Amino acid sequence: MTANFSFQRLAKCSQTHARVGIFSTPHGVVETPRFMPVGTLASVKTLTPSQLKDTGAQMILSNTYHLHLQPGEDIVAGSGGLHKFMGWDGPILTDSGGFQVFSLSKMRKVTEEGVTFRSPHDGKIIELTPERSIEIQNILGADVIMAFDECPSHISTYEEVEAATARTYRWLERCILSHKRLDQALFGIVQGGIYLDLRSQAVVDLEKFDLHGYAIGGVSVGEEPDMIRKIVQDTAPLLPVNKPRYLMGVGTYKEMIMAIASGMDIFDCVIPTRWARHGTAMVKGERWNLKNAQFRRDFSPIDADCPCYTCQNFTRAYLSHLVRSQEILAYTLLSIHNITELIQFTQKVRNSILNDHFTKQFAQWLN
Ligand code: PRF
Ligand code: ZN
Repeated sequence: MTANFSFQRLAKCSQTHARVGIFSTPHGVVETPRFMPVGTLASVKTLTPSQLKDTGAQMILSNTYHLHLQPGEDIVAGSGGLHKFMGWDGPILTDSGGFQVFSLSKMRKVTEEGVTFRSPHDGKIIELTPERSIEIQNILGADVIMAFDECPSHISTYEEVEAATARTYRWLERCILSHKRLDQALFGIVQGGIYLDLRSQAVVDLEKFDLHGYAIGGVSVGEEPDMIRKIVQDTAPLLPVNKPRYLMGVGTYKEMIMAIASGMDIFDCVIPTRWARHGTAMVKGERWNLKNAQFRRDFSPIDADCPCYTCQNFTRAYLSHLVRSQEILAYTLLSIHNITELIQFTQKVRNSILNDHFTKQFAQWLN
């Protein structure tokens, strides 16, 4: 533990596990609960850092797997680290790469040592191990780095998940030994699939180390929504109360509310930017396809209550026109709106917990 990081719990809901906190990092604070936009390749697609800042983004997520393949961590280091390379001076978190290998590369082999796979760029064999992942993340220089974990598929047997969870623990020990930078916080990841006994054992094991934060991984990987809910509801309350808690790869309204009620603090998801590139606006939990004829002559903003640059300056008719014409500006304006929408949502939830109105104000989402 170092003085570069702290997590303060400012308030707790009287009826659920929901909490409000401030996570301080070397590049600024993260007011939790909060949604984190995804900048996989050192760019939150179609947005400049100043546009991103205006959405209310605090911490953003980037990826070891992608940056290692392209442009390579040496080039990021050459420009002075990830913050300087991408012109983002706020907090950054990098994911460790293992999960991306599992979900993105076809030829892969997992052993106790690590994961080997073929680069989708040039077919070269690449090996990622706990040591390599941490070394690359040390070089990239994000504020928060993630342990290298094995995320079993949701159709794995109990024995397979048990083995992956035990291996994730052994890999965590190796991650801790190779982590060299005190100005970076290492978060551990709870695996265990749909098996709650494996999850609770994983929490007990992880707590043997005084890590800066704890993540729940291996959810929303294909299992039913009810199962996601059950895993998070049963696992989150077991995590240390005085550390930030991150639910990896989950960021829809309903899932975030449920997870916040269970005591989770940070979330990430590609949907606001991915849907923007499909011409979809997110409005109070709904999806609107701006290509629809109903928007062609609709001269109101996407959401009159939204403070974002897009809603303050443009109409649905204009956005519908841009989407139909495949103008690149459409994707920027919709990304600005969608990210603002999710961050505003977590901000409203945060205020409601501070006032202890959470269960009343968000009742419609809580069941
Ligand atoms: N592990 C890591 N990154 C992740 C996940 C995981 O289990 C998930 C699962 N939702 C998303 N991103 N390292
Ligand atoms: Zn908006």
